[in-house]
Amino acid sequence: MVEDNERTYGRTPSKSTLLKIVILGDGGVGKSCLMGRFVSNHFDDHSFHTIGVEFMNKTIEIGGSSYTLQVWDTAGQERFKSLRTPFYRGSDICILSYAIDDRSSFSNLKMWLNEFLHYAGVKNGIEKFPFMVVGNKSDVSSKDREVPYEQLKHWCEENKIATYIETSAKNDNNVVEAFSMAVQRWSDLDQKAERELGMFQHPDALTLHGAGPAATFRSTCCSRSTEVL
Ligand SMILES: Nc1nc2c(ncn2[C@@H]2O[C@H](COP(=O)(O)OP(=O)(O)O)[C@@H](O)[C@H]2O)c(=O)[nH]1
Ligand SMILES: [Mg+2]
Repeated sequence: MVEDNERTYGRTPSKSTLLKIVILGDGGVGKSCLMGRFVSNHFDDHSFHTIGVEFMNKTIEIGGSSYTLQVWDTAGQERFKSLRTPFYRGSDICILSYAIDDRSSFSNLKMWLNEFLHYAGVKNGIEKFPFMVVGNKSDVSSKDREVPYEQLKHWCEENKIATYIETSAKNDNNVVEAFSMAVQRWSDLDQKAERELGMFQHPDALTLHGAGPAATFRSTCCSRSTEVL
């Protein structure tokens, strides 16, 4: 997480929290369409906008705060079931996606979760990192559905993930809600981590290499950025 006001280069500084969001999941589940729907409210059946695009930014307001979301898309590498480390590095939020009409994409969620935990270096446990599970293509007819909503709920409970939703990038159903819920989860976990850190930072409890009492390290579970306040 970086406070975005340092990046406005000469314009009136507006305080917006920059969050990196990665969308993981099998090829074909609709990751690029979800990003296109969220960032530009656009759905293109034959879209190739993944190619050459690493990320897109969109600023939204949640609970009176401004967030600039840097949404990272893959360039098709997910078809090899593995992404390169820089893709994961510095992620603040991870969206795990599947398509409700594709059971194998649902079965592969665990693989994507494990890959993220490994390469993004999540150390504090799944329940302290903001994951969001998204079952896309909720518009398909019930006869084509292969993953019931109950199974999504059950999988998330089993894997200690608190936030999940079904979406349709095609019909614009729950897409903004999915991103907003993920940011809300980030914010809740960030505040919780700060409270815990505050309890830990009794002046007698923590001294950092001779630094004055005002200098403290801030390294939350979610942003994993370290800065001197
Ligand atoms: N029915 C339906 N099709 C979708 C939806 N989102 C994406 N698709 C289609 O699924 C295919 C793969 O989408 P894409 O975004 O390229 O998937 P990606 O490989 O995960 O990035 C495309 O043909 C899209 O038109 C959706 O919400 N509903
Ligand atoms: Mg794509």
